[in-house]
Amino acid sequence: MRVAFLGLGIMGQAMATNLVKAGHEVTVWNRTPGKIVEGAGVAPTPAAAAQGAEVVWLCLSDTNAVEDVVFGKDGAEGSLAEGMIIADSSTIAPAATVKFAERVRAKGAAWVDAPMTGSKIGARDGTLVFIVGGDDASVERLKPLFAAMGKKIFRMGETGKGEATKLVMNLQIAMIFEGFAEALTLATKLGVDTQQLLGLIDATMVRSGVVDYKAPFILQRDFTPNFPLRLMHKDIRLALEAAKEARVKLPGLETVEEIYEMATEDGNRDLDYAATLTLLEKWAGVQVKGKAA
Ligand code: NA7
Repeated sequence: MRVAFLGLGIMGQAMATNLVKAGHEVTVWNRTPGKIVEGAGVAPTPAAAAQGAEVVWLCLSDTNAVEDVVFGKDGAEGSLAEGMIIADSSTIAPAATVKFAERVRAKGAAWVDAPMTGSKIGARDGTLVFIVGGDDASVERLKPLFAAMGKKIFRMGETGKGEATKLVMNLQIAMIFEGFAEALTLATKLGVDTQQLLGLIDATMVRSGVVDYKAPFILQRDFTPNFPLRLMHKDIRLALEAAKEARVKLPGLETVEEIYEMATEDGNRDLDYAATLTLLEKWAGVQVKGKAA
């Protein structure tokens, strides 16, 4: 398929590479020039990239970035035509997604929200799980592209439901990790051996995918970003915003948000969100040797 891929960050670069490898005709654009994907064309603007494409795939930081790239100066909107699909893998506000979809519908284009989970490693290995909102026919047309970048797709309903579900998922990841980080901090302070604790977790119902994924990095004190703290913080804020609109109270998440705020003030925004652990350790006066602690 002819695909314009807009946004070559940690996730986008790897995803676009997998599209090229699967034989799709890809043209990329990135705000900061110089990022390339081997085998893909490079366009000077979003509008130029989208010209003649069947699908415009977005992988951008936040709601404002998506608005700028699609509807701003030289935005992709200028090149939309009947039958085109915008697929958005950025995690952004569900309410904004619904509004954006209405705007592009006026040009005969469809909007499929397709945020994903699987981090940098899933993007590199083509094993992402896509959480999708959109009409059946458009989602069906995107299947070869999903297959090139991921291992599973879950269609959660109409446009906007993918983003809503992604926020619900990341809410859980942030809170499961917070529980793990608090447990590790207390364990260290009480003199419990971390390796033995991890073995116990693995053998019991406390085990989780989040812990499985994060534990090896933490043992190495490796906080290089697989999923940067600043992006998890954004998702927590988006979930709180959506909860407020829906008149739902999330007291646990509100507290976790404050921890992200303080971890950001501590200079950790570009590290992995696992670096929130270092803040808990600092408060506890726990000394753990490592690169980022
Ligand atoms: P990154 O690595 O932070 O990449 C973000 C991308 O978004 C990158 O290409 C940025 O371009 C681009 N960006 C950010 N703001 C803008 C604006 N205003 N206009 C145009 N382009 C912009 O994020 P990830 O790849 O890890 O994640 C992407 C999404 O998936 C995000 O929503 C996550 O929560 C999930 P730059 O190179 O800085 O010029």
